[in-house]
Amino acid sequence: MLFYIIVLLKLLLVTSEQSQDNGYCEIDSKTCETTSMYKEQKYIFYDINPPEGFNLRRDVYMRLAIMLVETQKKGKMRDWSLVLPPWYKLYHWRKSISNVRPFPWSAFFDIESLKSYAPVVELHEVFAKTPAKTLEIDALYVINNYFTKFHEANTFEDQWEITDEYCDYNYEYWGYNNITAKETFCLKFQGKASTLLEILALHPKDTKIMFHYAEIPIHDYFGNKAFWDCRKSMKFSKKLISVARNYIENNLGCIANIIKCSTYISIHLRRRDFTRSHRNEIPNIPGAAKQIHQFITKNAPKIRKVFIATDTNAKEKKVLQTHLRDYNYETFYYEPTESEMKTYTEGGVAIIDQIICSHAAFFIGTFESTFTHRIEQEREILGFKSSTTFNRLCPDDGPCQKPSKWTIVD
Ligand SMILES: Nc1nc2c(ncn2[C@@H]2O[C@H](COP(=O)(O)OP(=O)(O)OP(=O)(O)O)[C@@H](O)[C@H]2O)c(=O)[nH]1
Ligand SMILES: *[C@@H]1O[C@H](CO)[C@@H](O)[C@H](O)[C@H]1NC(C)=O
Repeated sequence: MLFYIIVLLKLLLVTSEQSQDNGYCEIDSKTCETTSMYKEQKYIFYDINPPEGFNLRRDVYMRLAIMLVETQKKGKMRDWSLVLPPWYKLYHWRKSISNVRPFPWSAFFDIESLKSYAPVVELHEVFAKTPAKTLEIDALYVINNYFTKFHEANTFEDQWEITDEYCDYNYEYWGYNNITAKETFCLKFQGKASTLLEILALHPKDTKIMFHYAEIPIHDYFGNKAFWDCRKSMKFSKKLISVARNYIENNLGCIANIIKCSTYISIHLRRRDFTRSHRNEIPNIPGAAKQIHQFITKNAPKIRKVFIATDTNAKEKKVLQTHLRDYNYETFYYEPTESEMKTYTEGGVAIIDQIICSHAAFFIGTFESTFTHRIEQEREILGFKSSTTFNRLCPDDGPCQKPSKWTIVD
């Protein structure tokens, strides 16, 4: 009997400790008397330079999420959450309705999974807890680079200063007109994301702080365990995963949720702006077909199915398909119907492309494309051999540098 009472007492103690963490106290609990019962929730908001693409934005999220998680591990900033900035007016999403209204992260990601790693909230969750008609941010920091200093000095030293120079925020707030900022500061900044903690400490009473141009702070450490823990939590939404898995099963002959498919190889062929900005790093269409053929002949001669993710137009797709047919391959593109495009938006369709590429026996990407790098990371997480992943299309002539290889740290 006594044994059971002790067990019961222990259980009670554990639960009261846990409930204190959750921000409430049980009536009889003695453990939480000294802590304030209703700690105000504090929020970090951020926005990014408008032309930055979806996949770079995912990396910026990681820098801030890791910064907050690592700080909270040290027992600090326990009452802060990171607000997921809605997706709005993305430069690459020209056709999409996502340029008309903001999209929550749940349209693309598994929020439960994100939350299992970091204290993140969607903006609509913050709205729901805002009694006022307007959401007022206490301090908005518009970050600017130290261009000259950075190039003069070869060393990368963390530094920042609040300046009275002119600095700009377009005040769009992800498409919402009921958000304002009490005060705006221009912040010259160079350094790691964790250096932002010094800024957060400037006004200890503030509960809502925002950073614009949040792509300027860099990763504290790129590619360490914390990096990969965060990256692993960035699972895509279950809906998008299931669309991609169905496509793989119905078209690419890889049955029922096999993670590593052996029936097709995948390519990411980045075109559009890359045909100008990365002209010397990418092949033309016949050149791409030839390289794909050479790669398969060498590495997977039995495979006849080629899945291609690309941002190019229908005409180039057709030409590529014809060239690959001449080499005896069957080419696949994920072509959304109009209603699928409407439901998933260009962002979701791009993710479906990425998921399909992730499960292929081999992957060949485009040099220095962030879109390609995200597929490479996904394949590292899925456990593919690195040699099946870190392959690139070369330019038709001239040197072809080896692709950078960031392998997983568990
Ligand atoms: N559906 C689809 N869309 C693509 C593909 N490649 C590029 N895109 C689109 O073009 C955008 C390209 O940009 P991102 O890779 O996100 O942008 P970024 O971070 O600037 O990266 P890079 O420009 O690729 O280095 C993607 O977000 C997609 O909307 C593709 O293979 N399939
Ligand atoms: C701001 O406007 C959006 C869209 O109309 C709405 O969903 C949200 O609740 C509003 N926020 C506040 C604080 O009222």
